[in-house]
Amino acid sequence: MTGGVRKRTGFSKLLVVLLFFVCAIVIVALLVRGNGCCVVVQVAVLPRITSVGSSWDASPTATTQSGKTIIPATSTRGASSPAHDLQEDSEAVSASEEEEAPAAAAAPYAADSRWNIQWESVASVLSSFSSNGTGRRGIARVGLLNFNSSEVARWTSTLPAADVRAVSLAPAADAVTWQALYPNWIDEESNRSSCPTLPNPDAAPHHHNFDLVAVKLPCRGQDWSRDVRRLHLQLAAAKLTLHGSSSSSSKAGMVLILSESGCLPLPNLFPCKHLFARRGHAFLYRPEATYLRHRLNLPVGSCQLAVPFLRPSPTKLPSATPPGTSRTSRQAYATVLHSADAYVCGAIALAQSIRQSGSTRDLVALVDAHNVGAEHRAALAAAGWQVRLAPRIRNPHAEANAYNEWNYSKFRLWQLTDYEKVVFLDADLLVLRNMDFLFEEAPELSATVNSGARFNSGVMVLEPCSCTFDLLMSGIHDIESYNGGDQGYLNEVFTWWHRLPRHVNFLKYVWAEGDRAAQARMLTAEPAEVHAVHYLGMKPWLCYRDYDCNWNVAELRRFASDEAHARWWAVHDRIEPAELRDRFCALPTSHMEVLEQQRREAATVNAPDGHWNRTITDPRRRIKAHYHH
Ligand SMILES: *[C@@H]1O[C@H](CO)[C@@H](O)[C@H](O)[C@H]1NC(C)=O
Ligand SMILES: *[C@@H]1O[C@H](CO)[C@@H](O)[C@H](O)[C@H]1NC(C)=O
Ligand SMILES: *[C@@H]1O[C@H](CO)[C@@H](O)[C@H](O)[C@H]1NC(C)=O
Ligand SMILES: *[C@@H]1O[C@H](CO)[C@@H](O)[C@H](O)[C@H]1NC(C)=O
Ligand SMILES: CC(=O)N[C@H]1CO[C@H](CO)[C@@H](O)[C@@H]1O
Repeated sequence: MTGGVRKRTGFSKLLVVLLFFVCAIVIVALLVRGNGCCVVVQVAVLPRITSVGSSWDASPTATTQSGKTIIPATSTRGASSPAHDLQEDSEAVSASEEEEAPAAAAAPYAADSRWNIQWESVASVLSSFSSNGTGRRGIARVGLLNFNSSEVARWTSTLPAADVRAVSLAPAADAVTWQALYPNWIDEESNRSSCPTLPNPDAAPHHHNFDLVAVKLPCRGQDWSRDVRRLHLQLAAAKLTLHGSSSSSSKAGMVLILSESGCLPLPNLFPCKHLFARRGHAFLYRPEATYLRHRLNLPVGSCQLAVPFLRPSPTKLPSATPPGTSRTSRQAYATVLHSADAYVCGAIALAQSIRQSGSTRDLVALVDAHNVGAEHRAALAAAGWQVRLAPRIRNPHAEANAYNEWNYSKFRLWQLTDYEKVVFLDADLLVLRNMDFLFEEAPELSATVNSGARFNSGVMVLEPCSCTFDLLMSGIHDIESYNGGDQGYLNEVFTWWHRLPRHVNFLKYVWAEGDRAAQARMLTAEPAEVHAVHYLGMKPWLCYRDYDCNWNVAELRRFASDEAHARWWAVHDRIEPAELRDRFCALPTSHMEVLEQQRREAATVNAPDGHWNRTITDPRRRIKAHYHH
């Protein structure tokens, strides 16, 4: 078999050329058909079928710079068929080789990964690779991560023609816990924060990629998705497939991930759009090198910001850049309205604030038609949103009419597959400073911290893909959300998220009274020193414009900010067409009664902030509202 490969005849050269054309046609067909996302990438590149031994280091043991040895290839290159090999219990690893490279280095987390590989699944998934025109011979170099010696031997006999190497990887230090990667707090403003490091795999000093990197992952306990060892192995596998490829190369080797059922690979390192085939617990990926490279350059956890702290505001407004130019036409801001008309005014102001920040990106509002009426949808469109109808999604764990019953509707963002990247914004946000840089710099899933290891789902950078949507939907009965909402759910799926500065989702919330002055300064600066404010508590359009009505309720006072309130009303006053603000931001009579009642209560207790004593000048007090309740 090997000899045949080595001595390429004229005939086989012809065959290669023919195969190349067939593949080229397949690629073109895929490009024409694909929407760029959810095409399961088929074999688009012919793996090398040149000699196995020539350029690959011929010496039995390669020593890397760090002096660690790599278990050399131990293939018993025989005539036996692959199917036969898989039945065999091979003992190909000799004792001497095991001494040279301790199993602990080749399988750093073997003790945590004690589960039996179903070799039939491995064979099957590899044959899906070979049956699509490449042949198993195409897998010339194989790198193995975290397989013990008997498993390595099994691999060697499974792929007798290949150069199979167990790559050594030092385990992460004990101090590198998930909490160290996702700490409770970091000082975002200083550049001193750093992330703990994870050792790199000891790749051989060659100039060639592995055609296939296989990795066996641990899958232990309830918290398997927040396991540093699991993360480390997947990052190491990604690095290995890129090893030796030039930084401009878009090619990467295949990655085979073995993980017990229920424990999926990281969906934003090995996304389902790169999944080539899956059999049982064997996931075969064909990653894009540029995709992996970008992710590997990010900080490992939320212990460091994924993008710099605060951006200068653009000096020019949109007229300078025509909308819809090639790349930016595949990027959009999006919001979701699933339950009521009450957020329509907020969404109108949000759209206008994005435009006022100088962005020309598409604005997409996903709206449930049964709960947001035609008149309101028309208003959203007039405000700048492209309205798309999206049936809301029920959280099966929520009680009827509960606060969180329909929050899973956000998953539909992943169905916006005509966009490569979406910046999602809750409808109760207001953009004060351009944040278009998120489209270029922040990958899925980037967000601001909520607390500790979890992100806030009010602002999210995501990459739509219908297979990701399917993935989210497939878990809705099983995955538990810590807060019953989409935020808790998404935090279980995207445990490996990237930290955005809190300025892009600045929570209107006072943790300590002493912070008020600093917040006020940031919000009144011109331009504001925050990119977007998230209006927690009573919404500004449900208050009088004179002051933030959260002041009047003791439990809501921590959400009160006159400066944030004034910012919102400044955008409101510029809403075009003006008719929108009069009709859709009016105060419902019933709500006005609530506000008056709260004022009286604050007066009764003589609340020290004194807001209750201000003279209300808001003209909305006299205008009949158009809300439909
Ligand atoms: C390798 O791991 C498998 C599965 O956990 C186990 O059955 C086997 O005994 C291990 N082999 C060695 C040499 O430790
Ligand atoms: C952090 O680093 C960036 C770029 O390296 C620099 O522009 C910024 O001023 C630094 N900030 C602080 C607080 O040192
Ligand atoms: C669910 O959505 C509603 C309305 O959009 C929001 O007020 C609430 O905070 C959300 N709840 C959770 C738990 O995410
Ligand atoms: C309320 O406002 C009036 C005038 O606007 C002022 O005379 C009065 O002292 C204020 N009361 C309190 C308790 O601040
Ligand atoms: C994994 C994969 O893409 N397999 C494909 C190989 O080719 C056959 C027929 O062309 C497809 O049906 C498989 O899905």
